[in-house]
Amino acid sequence: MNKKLSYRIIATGALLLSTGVASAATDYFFTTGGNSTTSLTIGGVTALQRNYTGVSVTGWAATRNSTGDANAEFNLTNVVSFGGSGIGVQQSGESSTDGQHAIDNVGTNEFVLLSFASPIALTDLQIGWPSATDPKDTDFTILAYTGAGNTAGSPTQDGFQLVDMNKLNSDPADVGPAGGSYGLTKAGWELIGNPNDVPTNAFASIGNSGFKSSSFWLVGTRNKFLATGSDGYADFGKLVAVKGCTAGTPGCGGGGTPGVPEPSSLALLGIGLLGTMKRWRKKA
Ligand SMILES: [Ca+2]
Ligand SMILES: [Ca+2]
Ligand SMILES: [Ca+2]
Ligand SMILES: [Ca+2]
Repeated sequence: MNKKLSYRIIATGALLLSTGVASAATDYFFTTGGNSTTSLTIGGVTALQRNYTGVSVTGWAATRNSTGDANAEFNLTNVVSFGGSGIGVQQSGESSTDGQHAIDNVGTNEFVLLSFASPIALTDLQIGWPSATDPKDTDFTILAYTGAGNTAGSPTQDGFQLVDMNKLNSDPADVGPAGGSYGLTKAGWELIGNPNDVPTNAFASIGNSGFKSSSFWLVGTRNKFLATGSDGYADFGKLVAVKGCTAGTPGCGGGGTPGVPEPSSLALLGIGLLGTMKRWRKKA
C-alpha cells in the first residue's frame, strides 16, 4: 500500500471516528476568575462565590484544629483565582509563600464546595499546582451530597442548603444537638474517594467507581477524619478542573463504553474504506 493511500485511509477513519463517537463526559475548568462573583454572608462571614458555566464554587475551612475543638464548624472563606494554575482557598492570614494560599490542610481542613446546575457523577480532578520545582504532597478527599445517612435533627434533613455547611464539621462521629455541629457523613455527605498523590496538570480519578451522582461536591485536601492512615505530610493543591458525566449514560454506570463508535459510524467507515480501496485497485 503506498504512503498517500495509507494517509487517506487514516484520515477517512479519523474523520468518521471524530464525528461518530458520543462522549458523555464534561470538563469544568477553573482557570479564570469565573464568569461572575456573588457576595455571600454565612455565619457572619462574607466571602465571594465564583460562578463558572454550569457550576459555582465556594470555599470552606473547618475551625477544628489538630488537637480537636468541641465546637468546630465549617466557616465560609475566600476562593481565590490564580489564573492558569487554578483556584485555592485562602483564609485570612494564610501566606502566599508557604503554599497555604492553595487548598491545604495545614492548621485546618479546607474544601471547595462545587454546586452544579444539575446532578453529575464526578469522576476526575486536576490540579495546576504544586509545580515540579516546588514539590508538595497532594492527597485529596472528595465527598458528594447524596442525602444518605441523614439523621433526625440533621441540619440537612430537607435537602442541602449552602448555609448548612456552617453547621457541619469534619469529624463524622460528631453529632450534636439540633443547630449544633454534625459530622459531614452524618448529615447526608457521602465519602466518594481519597485519591493519593494527585499529579499536577493531568486528570486523576477520584475513585467514583459507582458513578454516584449529585449537584453538590466537596473537593478538599486530605481530611484525616475521613480517611484511614496518613502519610504524615501536609497536602496542597490549586484546583484547575473537574470532569464528570451524566449518571446512567454509556460509560457512566449505564452500560456501554464511550469512545466506541456506534454501528452507523462503523458502516460509514466501511463505506469510506471501500471507496478508497476501489480507487487504489483502479490505479494498480
Ligand atoms: Ca488555604
Ligand atoms: Ca492552611
Ligand atoms: Ca501523599
Ligand atoms: Ca498527605
